[in-house]
Amino acid sequence: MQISSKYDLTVIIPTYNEENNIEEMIRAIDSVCKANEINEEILVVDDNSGDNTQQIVNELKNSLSHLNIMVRYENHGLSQSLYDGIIRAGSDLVQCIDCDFSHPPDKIPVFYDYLKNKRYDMIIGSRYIPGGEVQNWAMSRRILSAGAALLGRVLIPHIRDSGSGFFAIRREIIEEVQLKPRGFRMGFEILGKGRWETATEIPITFKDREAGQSKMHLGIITEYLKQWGSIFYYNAVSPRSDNIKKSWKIFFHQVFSQ
Ligand SMILES: Nc1nc2c(ncn2[C@@H]2O[C@H](COP(=O)(O)OP(=O)(O)OP(=O)(O)O)[C@@H](O)[C@H]2O)c(=O)[nH]1
Ligand SMILES: [Mg+2]
Repeated sequence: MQISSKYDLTVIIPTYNEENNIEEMIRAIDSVCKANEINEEILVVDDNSGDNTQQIVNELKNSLSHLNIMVRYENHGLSQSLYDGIIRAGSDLVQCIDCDFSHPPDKIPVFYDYLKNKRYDMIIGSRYIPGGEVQNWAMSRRILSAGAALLGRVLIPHIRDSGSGFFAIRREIIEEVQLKPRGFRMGFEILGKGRWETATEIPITFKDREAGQSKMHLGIITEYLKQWGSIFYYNAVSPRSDNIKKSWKIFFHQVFSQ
């Protein structure tokens, strides 16, 4: 389904208590889009933060007419927030980015070029391909992230950083798909079940957050394992998708055509 839109791109920022980052992030996205002639909507999806996140966004809305906020009161969670934002987005091309500057906003035009001109269905900002890197992360966090990425590659081998929250999609690839948004890895859910034909990675430099508090907790690991099982089931046991097969084909092609 193609909906004509007044925006070129919707940039979704999921937030929970991000009063220390939200204004700077909105301004950074707006300025990079302006500089690259991308007519963007910025959609903040806030899980009813107890701090001043909503007030700051509402204040900024007075001067930025393309800024919107969606406040969620139920079913809290990062993946669910991204899903609700994607459905509500004013454009069929959607970019997701964390609020804490772990993801560099100045890469947005590269994602947009891959969606619009190179016609990719999904683009993942990757820490684990040549040119990508992680800065200032504790060793324990690096090991957890690398382990999770490796596990992800058992199902989707041609993508090295399936857990990245910095990704862009054509919205049509999740229409009529039974996604189960849970945990922190919405991109992995889309890679595992979405109707993409072309999914690729671009390198990013990922930085640990400098302001505000992390919402990462150990329950996220259990959520990930459940999600992994659900993607396996969706592809192999009760098949409604052939993404695992598709990704392995692309992977073998990449390895043996070199
Ligand atoms: N709407 C919504 N946003 C969330 C929720 N949890 C986290 N976020 C946002 O999602 C993004 C990523 O969350 P982070 O807390 O940075 O998680 P992380 O990147 O794994 O961990 P750190 O960088 O160590 O803090 C940030 O923009 C958060 O504000 C949630 O339950 N609902
Ligand atoms: Mg973060």
